[in-house]
Amino acid sequence: MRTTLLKLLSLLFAFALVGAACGSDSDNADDGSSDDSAQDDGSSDDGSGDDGAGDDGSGDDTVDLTQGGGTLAAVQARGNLNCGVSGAAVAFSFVEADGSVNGIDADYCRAVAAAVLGDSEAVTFVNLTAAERFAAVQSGEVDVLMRNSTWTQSRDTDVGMDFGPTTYYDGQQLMARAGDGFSGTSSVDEIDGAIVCTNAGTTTETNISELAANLGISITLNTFEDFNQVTDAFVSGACDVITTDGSGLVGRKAEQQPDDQEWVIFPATPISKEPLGPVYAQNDSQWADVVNWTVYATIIADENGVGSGDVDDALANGTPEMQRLLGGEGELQSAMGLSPDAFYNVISQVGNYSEIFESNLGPVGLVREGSANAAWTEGGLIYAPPAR
Ligand SMILES: N[C@@H](CCC(=O)N[C@@H](CS)C(=O)NCC(=O)O)C(=O)O
Repeated sequence: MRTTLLKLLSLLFAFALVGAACGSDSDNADDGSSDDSAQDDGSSDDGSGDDGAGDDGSGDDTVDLTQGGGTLAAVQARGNLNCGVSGAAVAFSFVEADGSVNGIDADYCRAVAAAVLGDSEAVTFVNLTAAERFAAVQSGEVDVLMRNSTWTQSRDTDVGMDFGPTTYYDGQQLMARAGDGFSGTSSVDEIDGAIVCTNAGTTTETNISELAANLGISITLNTFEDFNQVTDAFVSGACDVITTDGSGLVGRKAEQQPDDQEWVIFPATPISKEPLGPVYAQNDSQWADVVNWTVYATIIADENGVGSGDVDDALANGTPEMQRLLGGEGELQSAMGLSPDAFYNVISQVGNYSEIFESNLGPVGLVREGSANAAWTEGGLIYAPPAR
């Protein structure tokens, strides 16, 4: 009883902290930011965005996250996938004027829905800020999170979450105005004395704080609840430098650079590793298999040169691996509780890895060739275990 009470109290405390982080914008109606000296706060936040979640995030009479299980059956019974996204991340998950959600993360939500429910449109997108996202996984508000989320040791080993295969290998960079003397070859120590802005609850905050301390430079780090506020502050001149995953900077530059400004992204080599991919509640092995193999199916189809228009031909005449993957002889999808044609639906309705990458990231200028996101056969890191 006493244990139950303690767990309940610490759960309330955890949500109060997350709520405070998310509420910081309205508390500070002037600019939506919280100001910190980077040299003071470098160690105050682990960037996991799940402050206060040291408790297992569960009450005894709710879902026991240490036991896990049941997400596949729950999604099948509901007939809909609750997928956590940003909604404001250009090319990853962005809510368009007509309400549709576009981006690589949004497409991986659709891929999981296609695998589990046979319908890539059976998705409820849940927009989450960086600071909100992990509590939404831990509480079961979302079945899976596809939100530019970096796989880190602390996030993975904190109670409540597991990470799936990386869908985009990213790295943190900075963006500043050419008119302020910056260029693509600028180095990080050139931001000494600058006001640097980013969004709260991210690896971004801690990476830049640690690096500034290591370089012995002084920056003022202003954090905002979401990246729209960060970019707005940059456009208005309230921030000298903004920083986040390089892909995010490329997307924002493509969409929002004003005609009278030139934005430059640096340093050429990112300051961190940001492997982005799916996140789900821990200890649900069946659900982990479903999400992981959905991602792998898109990669294997790509390796076999099978795109959305080729599935029928590949099912009839493709390699034995492709025939198994698409539900033909020797199929393996039933073993994880899916229908044999689960990945046929994924590839035909959403596409293979290249199709998903090119349609979402191509328009903002991100390319696979020569990057970590190239196929392993081309010197990249995109690789899937065999479907056998
Ligand atoms: N990958 C980092 C950063 C994630 C992040 O929040 N990225 C920004 C820039 S791409 C973003 O998603 N912004 C959209 C938003 O704030 O909703 C992390 O996992 O902490």
